[in-house]
Formats: sequence, C-alpha cells, structure tokens
Amino acid sequence: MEDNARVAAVLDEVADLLELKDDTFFQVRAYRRASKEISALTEDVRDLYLRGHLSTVPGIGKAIHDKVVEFLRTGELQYLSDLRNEFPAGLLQVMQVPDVGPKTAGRLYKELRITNLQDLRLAAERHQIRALKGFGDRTEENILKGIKYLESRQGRMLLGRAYPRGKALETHMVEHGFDLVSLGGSLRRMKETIGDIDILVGSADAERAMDAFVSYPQVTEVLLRGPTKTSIRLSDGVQVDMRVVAPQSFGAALQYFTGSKEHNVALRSLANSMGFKVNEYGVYREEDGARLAGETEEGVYEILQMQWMPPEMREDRGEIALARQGKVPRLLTLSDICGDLHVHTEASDGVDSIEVMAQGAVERGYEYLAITDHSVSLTVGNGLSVERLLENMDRVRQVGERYPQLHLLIGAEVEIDGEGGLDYPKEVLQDLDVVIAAVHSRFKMSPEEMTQRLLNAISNEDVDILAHPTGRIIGEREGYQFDMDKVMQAAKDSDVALEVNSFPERLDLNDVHCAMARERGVMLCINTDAHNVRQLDQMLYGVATAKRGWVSPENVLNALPWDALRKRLDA
Ligand code: DGT
Ligand code: CA
Ligand code: CA
Repeated sequence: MEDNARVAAVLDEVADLLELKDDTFFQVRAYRRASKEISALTEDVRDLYLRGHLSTVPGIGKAIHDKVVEFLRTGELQYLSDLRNEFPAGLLQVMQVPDVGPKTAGRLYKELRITNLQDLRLAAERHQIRALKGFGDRTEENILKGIKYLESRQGRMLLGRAYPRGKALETHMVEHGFDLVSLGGSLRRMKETIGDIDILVGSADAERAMDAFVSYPQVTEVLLRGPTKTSIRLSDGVQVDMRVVAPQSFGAALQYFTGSKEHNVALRSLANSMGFKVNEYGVYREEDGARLAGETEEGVYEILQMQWMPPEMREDRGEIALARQGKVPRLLTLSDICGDLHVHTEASDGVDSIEVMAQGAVERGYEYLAITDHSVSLTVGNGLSVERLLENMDRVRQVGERYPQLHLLIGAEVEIDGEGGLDYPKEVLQDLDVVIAAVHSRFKMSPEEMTQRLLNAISNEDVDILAHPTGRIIGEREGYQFDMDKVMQAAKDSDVALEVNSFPERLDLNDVHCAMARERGVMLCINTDAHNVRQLDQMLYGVATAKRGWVSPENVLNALPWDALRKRLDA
C-alpha cells in the first residue's frame, strides 16, 4: 500500500501549491478530497489501476485520474513539477511550519517577500508579521515556535514509516539464506521517530551478505560499501545501515548496535568497574584478554550480572540498576492485548463497516471491540447526531449477534467542549458501553483553562477513557499545554483510563507520560483509533510506546480479560 501514501502525498502537495497560488477553491478541494479518498483505500491503488477500476474511486474525476495514472506509470507528475517551479523552493518549507499553511505562506510571500525559513524567522523576530492585517503578536510567537519544532524533527521519520521498511528488509535478508538477522538502533528500541534504519547480520560471508543487501529492489543508491558496513538509500529517501559480524559476535554486536548510545556508555563504564571490556565483538577480561561472552545478547548481560531487558527499555533511565537487582518488570506485549476500545466505521469518518471491523477483531484474536464513532459537533469527522447514534447502536447489536466469539461494544468518541462538557446528553452516555472523551477543538487555551477543561471532562462519571490526551501530532503540532500531573491524579481518582493512541503521528500519551502513569498507578488504554480495518495492526506501536514507559499488563485496561473489563466499565 506504499503507492497509496505516495499518490495521496502528491495530490496533497498539488492542493497546497494551488492554494498558495490562490487558485479556485473548487480545484483545491477536488485535490484534497482525492488525496483523502486514496489514502483511505483498503486496496492498493496500483492494483485498482491495473484492473481498470481507478475511476470507480469516489472523488477521482477525469483530470485527477489522468494525473494519478501518469504518476503510477512514471513515478513523476509533470503538473506538480511545473507548479513547484512557480515558487521559490524555500517557500514550500515555509508552508510546512505549523500554523502557517499555504494560505498564510502565500500572503507572507506577496506582502513581505518571505521566501524561506530564514526570512520567516527574521520577519517574526523583527515584528514585521504582526504589522500585517489579521496577524498578532501571538502569531509571531507561534511561528517562531513552529520553526523550532520543524527543525528539531528534520531528517527523522515516524516509527510507523520506518518499521514496515525495516521488517521488509529483514525478510529480504532471511530469504537470501541469512538466519542471524535483526533490526537494531532506534528502530529496535521502537522510538517514536527514527533517524536511520539499522540492520545487523551475523554471517561468516560478509561479501555475500552485502551483495544480498544492495540487491534489494527498492535500493536507489549505495552510499557506502565496506567490509563490515554498507549504507543504502531506498527509493523514498530512507537510509539504511547494515552491519555484518561473525556469527560468534552476533550477540555483542546486537547489544552494541541496539543502543541507545547512553545505555551503552553506562554499560561500558559498569563493565570497566568489574574488570571487563565490552565492544561490538564481545566481552573480554581486562587482565588476560580472554573472551567471556558475545554469541548471544543474553550472554553479554549475564556476564555483567544483569538480567536481559527488552530493547524498548534501553535509554539509560534507570534500567541498568534495575537489571542488576534482578527487578526488570514483565512488560506489556502485543499478545497481552485482549481488544481494541477505539475504532471508527463508515458511520462517521472511517472507511469500513461495523461488520468488517468486527471480523478484523476476530482475526486478531480479540475478545472484545468497541465501535466508537465521532459525536455530533465534530462536523469535519461526520459526527453522529443522537438520532444517528441510536440507529447505529441497533446496528452494532445486530452485528454483534453474528459474532458470538466477540464482545462487540457500542461506544462513542465524544467531543469535550470548551468548558469540559460532553457532546451527548447524560441519558445517551449512560446507554453506551464505552465513553471516550476527546478534545478536537480550541487547542490554544491557556494552560489553566485547558487543565480545568480536562478535569471537568474526567470528573464526568460516564467517561471511561480520555483519548489522545495531549493532542500532539508529531512533526506538525505540539500538544496543548496543561498540567499533566493534575490530570493524571484526577484520572486515577475517577477511574478514567488515559489513552495511548497507536497512530504513528500521535503516539499520545508518549513513552515518558506512560512512565508517569505507571509510577502514579493510572490505568492506560492502548487503542488504535483505526479508521479502516488494516489500521487495527497499528496496535504494536502503542504497545511499544507503553513498553518504553516500562508498563506492565496490569496497568492496561484492554489487557484485562472480558470479565474484568466488564466489571470495570459497569462500575
Ligand atoms: P537514530 O538513528 O538517530 O534514530 O538513533 P540510533 O540509536 O539508531 O543511532 P545510530 O543509527 O546513530 O546508531 C545505532 C546504534 O549504534 C546506537 O543506538 C548505539 C550504537 N552507537 C552509535 N554510535 C555510538 C557511540 O558513539 N557509542 C556507543 N557506545 N554506541 C554507539
Ligand atoms: Ca539508527
Ligand atoms: Ca545508523
């Protein structure tokens, strides 16, 4: 489905540039809609095209159809190149600044001749932007913050983008006959963003491993090829480093190249104090150079008198002391997850039917699934009026009867208004099995107001889960500001679970917040927020984020078996 994301991105960029150009509203909207439809497809757009069904996709008129075909055939779109050439390249970056977007970028270009990020920063610092009609000092501050944010994210990709690529490469190496193969680096630690992908192979024949690696079909460039390390670039720009070591060093190399760097530094200093030397080839005794470990990762930790620990923990946040004391907790794993409590269907802004989502849950071995479409005031999400919600409840019950092995729950993702009130009346909320409260509006309140808003929502006795609590979108916007400590305390007191939203762009709560929740005994709930059935598979990213916060199954609402969950929801 990689093509879907690429085609959608191309159409979106066309829409941005048309908007920058001040083109007609209808044109812009047509490209945006087409982009949305294609990214929501459950089939591969290239397959659709090859089977002659591309024009059946809603929102794809003749003009856009031909452009998609051109892009699929040639990998390029002339129309987009022409549009790009109408503007200075730096302006495209200005558009990426959170809160700026194409419209504002267009005005800044026309009125202040701003053509790149440096110009934008200068103009904001010199207070030239607040002089424009409709802009204030708040806008200037936000722009400066936005530039900083953009810069801090530059060159890193989302876990959800890196992971499938890393796994595919791992499989490629296994198919070429290598059996000691593993991801390494930040990807093995499942960090929310990844600088580059690292892969490790244990083999006596490094040459053959390098040959297999560079033969991967998506390689466009070999950046470096040496006897132990080769770096490549994939067609979508992602960089991958592969290292090859002798099989007897595979464990030591895996430990070393998994990192993090900080974890390794701490480990090495511990080893030194014990009279050992650790490197990527093994653990050696200082006095006579004897090699004591290196074949397995467990062996490396064992010789240092430590438990092995999951890679997600290796950030030098106290895990080394814990492992020395034999106190590494039993962390949550994907197989502990008994169900998903936050998914959308075609009733609101999802793509698939209740039936398809239920089938997907059964296929993933879940005991339960909650259908939680948007509530009425989220008009951009096609939120359900009370009347439509009631109809949908009936539908969910009917589908539920056809799936006796699954507890199909009816819920809603309910908007929290500016004061912390909920979008449906109490009688309706009481009838729902699961109530998720969520903020999707008015992000820019003062921290005091936002905290109060969230506390009000949490204190509503019908609320079970607070969705994506900070509202951040990685690379696009920071979360809204509020007092996390107070919100966690309130969630604990009111038995409200805080969500770890598994969407790669969200991962909200993040790993550090997960650790805070664990320390405070606040329940978490790992949800996918799936808008189509394939997105149910994103659960692993949320689970990994919780693991990075050292979360155990007993801290997680949807790791409870059905009977225990039902009791909690009824309470
Ligand atoms: P990234 O790629 O920026 O998301 O982060 P990592 O952690 O994947 O870092 P990367 O790709 O530069 O290096 C992969 C691993 O190699 C890293 O996690 C630990 C190890 N490593 C790299 N540089 C050093 C170093 O200077 N000292 C030690 N002890 N280990 C290092
Ligand atoms: Ca890396
Ligand atoms: Ca690397």
